[in-house]
Amino acid sequence: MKKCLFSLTTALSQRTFSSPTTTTNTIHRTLTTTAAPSPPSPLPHNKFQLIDLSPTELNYYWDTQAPNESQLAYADKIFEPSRHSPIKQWTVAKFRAMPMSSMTPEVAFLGRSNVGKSSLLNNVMGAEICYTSSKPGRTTTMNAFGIGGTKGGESKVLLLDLPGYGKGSRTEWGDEIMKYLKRRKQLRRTFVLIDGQHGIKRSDEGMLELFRRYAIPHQVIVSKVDKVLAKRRPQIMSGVTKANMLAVQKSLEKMKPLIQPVGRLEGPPALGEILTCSSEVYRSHGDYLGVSPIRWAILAAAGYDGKMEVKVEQPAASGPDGSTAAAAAAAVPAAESKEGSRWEFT
Ligand SMILES: Nc1nc2c(ncn2[C@@H]2O[C@H](COP(=O)(O)OP(=O)(O)OP(=O)(O)O)[C@@H](O)[C@H]2O)c(=O)[nH]1
Ligand SMILES: [Mg+2]
Repeated sequence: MKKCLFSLTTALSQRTFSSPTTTTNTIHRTLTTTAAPSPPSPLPHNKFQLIDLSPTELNYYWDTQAPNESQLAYADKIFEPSRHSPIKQWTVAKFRAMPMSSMTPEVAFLGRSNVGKSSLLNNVMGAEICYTSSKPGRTTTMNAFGIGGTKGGESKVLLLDLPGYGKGSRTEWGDEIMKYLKRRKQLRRTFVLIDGQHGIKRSDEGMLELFRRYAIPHQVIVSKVDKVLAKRRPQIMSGVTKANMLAVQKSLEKMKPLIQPVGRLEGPPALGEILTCSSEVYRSHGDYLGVSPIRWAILAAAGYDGKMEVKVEQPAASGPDGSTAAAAAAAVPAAESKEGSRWEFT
């Protein structure tokens, strides 16, 4: 199971990109040597306009490279709404009800209930197509939306809006989602949303551990970054200060050891790239903060970034006691029996 699920696309792309540097160095470098064509122009009161920020300013790339302007433009073009995109492809409550024949690559969005999954997807797809609510537990089924379709042509990628875990969630949703995450061959990467205001909670840590244990390719996105940037939204709309940006960078730096824990042997960790977003703050009309780099990450996960996709087995990492990641996965029934309760953790 674990072996067939593990797509080395993610692991390979982690390896082929630049090697990790120390966190502090990376943070400083991202702020001083960004790939932006022109430096952000300070506004009065030392503020920087949102539209001028490059992807490296509010995201953290240490195993990967930030997309350049033309890659972002390409991603935006693919996601441009049309008559054939986005299209709701299917909604199911049970894993066994999912269409099995489709070969279209899939990416899934998961996170605690109310973290902002459906809102982000609406902004990514440029359409109010997912249900959103201030009440946790609003998304109750697994919903697939096709992107990049053309007349007579299939979608390029399916985006899955999943129910959340934690408050307002249900054990049976968790059971079906875990089946999907573990068994679905079309799944290329799961984006795990973490609330920027609250950081990584115990339930998130448990979920990240499961991702590693089952070798499910995953990446963290920090949602509601507006709440990290400033106390009030209007303050951000008029621009952000260097201190605001450093606050975000620091919060991302703190997450790195939690998503790529050193010395843990359960399985492959999250991609070495953390993206941030806000579904409340836009750079220009309809262009919400963080959305273009997320679009690019989705396309990269689905294999549309020009890199070849390879599926190989996960290499077994042996631990000091002779245990391996494969053995850890084989021993999962015990962990699995706890998933129901873990799903309900808040
Ligand atoms: N400040 C702020 N609020 C947000 C943001 N994204 C979503 N929200 C709000 O958070 C609440 C939950 O949003 P949803 O998108 O429905 O969250 P969800 O993760 O899909 O929730 P479930 O489907 O219940 O698991 C709504 O009231 C949104 O308006 C954001 O970036 N910033
Ligand atoms: Mg939702």
